[in-house]
Amino acid sequence: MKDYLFLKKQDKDIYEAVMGEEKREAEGLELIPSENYVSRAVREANGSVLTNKYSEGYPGKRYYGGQEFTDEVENIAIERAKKLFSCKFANVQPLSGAPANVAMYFALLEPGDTVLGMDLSHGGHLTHGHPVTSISKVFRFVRYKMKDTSTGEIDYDELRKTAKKEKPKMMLAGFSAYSRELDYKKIASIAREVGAYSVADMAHIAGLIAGKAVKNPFDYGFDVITTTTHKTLRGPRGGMILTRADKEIAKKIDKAVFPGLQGGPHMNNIAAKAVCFAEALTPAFRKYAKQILKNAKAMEGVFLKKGVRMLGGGTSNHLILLDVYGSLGITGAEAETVLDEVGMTLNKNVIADDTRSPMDPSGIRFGTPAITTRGFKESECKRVAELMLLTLENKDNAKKKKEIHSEIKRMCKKFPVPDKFV
Ligand code: DSN
Repeated sequence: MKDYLFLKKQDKDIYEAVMGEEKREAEGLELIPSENYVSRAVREANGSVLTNKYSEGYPGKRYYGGQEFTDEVENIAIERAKKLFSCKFANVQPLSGAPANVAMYFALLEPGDTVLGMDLSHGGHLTHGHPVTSISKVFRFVRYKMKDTSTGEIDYDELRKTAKKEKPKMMLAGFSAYSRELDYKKIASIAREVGAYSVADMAHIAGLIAGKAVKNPFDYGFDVITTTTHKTLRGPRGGMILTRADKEIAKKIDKAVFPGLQGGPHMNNIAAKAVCFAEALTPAFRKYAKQILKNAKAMEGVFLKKGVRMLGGGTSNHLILLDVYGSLGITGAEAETVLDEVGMTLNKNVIADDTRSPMDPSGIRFGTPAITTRGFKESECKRVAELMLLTLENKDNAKKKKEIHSEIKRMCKKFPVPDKFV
C-alpha cells in the first residue's frame, strides 16, 4: 500500500497487523454502533507532524514556544465545533469521551456531590457513575431507568420526584445503548427546578445532532454537552466539551481539562477533529445523518416482523439492542461470535436489568453509522438484518454460514469503504 512505505520497510510486524485490520474493515460489515470509517483527509491530519508538538495551555496562552500553527489549528477546530453544535464555547482537547466526562465532573462538582444519570443496563455509560469506575468513589451517582422497556420511555414524573429527593448538582442525559430520544426539555426543566447543571453526553449521537437528524440538547437549554468525535460524527478518536452560553462554566471546564486532568493536547488529533467538523458542516453530511436513521428503521422492520424483542421496542436513532437470549435462546456472546464468523461485527451487550453477566449477557447491540458511510441504503440494511437472523438460526450449519459469508463479502465489494465524503 502506497500509504505505508516507511512502515512496511521498518516494522513488518506492525505493518502486517495494520494491513490485516485494513482488510478486515474492507471485507466485513462494521455494525458496532460506536464505530465508523474516517476520510483520508482526517487520517492524514491525524498522522501529521503535529504529533511532534507539545502545546500545554490554550491558543495564545501556551507554556512552550513554537505555537503559531498549533494555535491556528486549535482555533479553527473550536470555531467549527461552535458552529456545528450552535454553542458559544468549545474545548477540543479531551483525549476521548471518558476523560471528557471526568474533566466535566471535576469542573462543575465538588467531591461528594450527587449526579443523577441513566443506569448502565438501561442504556447509560460506565462513566455515568458505574461502581467499577474511579469517579464513583468521588461523586455520588444516583440512577434512573426506563419506565417501560417495550417503549424505552423514561418516567419523567418519577425523575422529578427523585431529583427533588436526592438534590443532584447535575442531571445527566446521555447513553451508549439506548435507542430512543430523550425529552431534553423535561430534563432541563427538572434540572433548573432543583438547581442542577444539565449535561448531555451525546457521544453516540453527535453526528446525528450535527446533521440535524435528531434534537440538539442545547436547543432545550442544556448547559453542557460532552462527546467523542469518532462515532456518528465520523472523526478521529477523541473527545470534546461544549458549553452553550455560560462563560464561567466554560472557564471551569478549560481549567479542569488542562491543567486539571490532562497534559499536552494531542494536536494531530485536534487537527483531524477540525477536518471532520468541516466535513460535518456540509449538506452531504446532513444527508448521511438522515440516512443512518432511515437505515436503522429498515433493520427495525425486519425484527418487528419476526417478533424478535428490541429493547425500547425499536429505534429512533442509529442503534438497536436485541434481546437474543430472550427471543432466540442464544446468548449475546454466542451471537457476537457466530456473526463475526460470517463477517458481521457487532457487540454483546447487557439489556435492562439483565440477569446474565456482562461477559455473556442477553443482548447484542448494533447500528448503521459505518454501513451507511459505505453507501448502504434501506434495501441493503434490510438484507443485513435478514442475514443476521439467518445466521443465528443456522449457527451450527457450516454450509449455510459459508453462503452467508460469501453474500456479505459480495456486498462489501459492491460498497467499498470510501476515501472522501466532500
Ligand atoms: N465504547 C463506546 C461504545 O461502544 O459505546 C462507549 O464508550
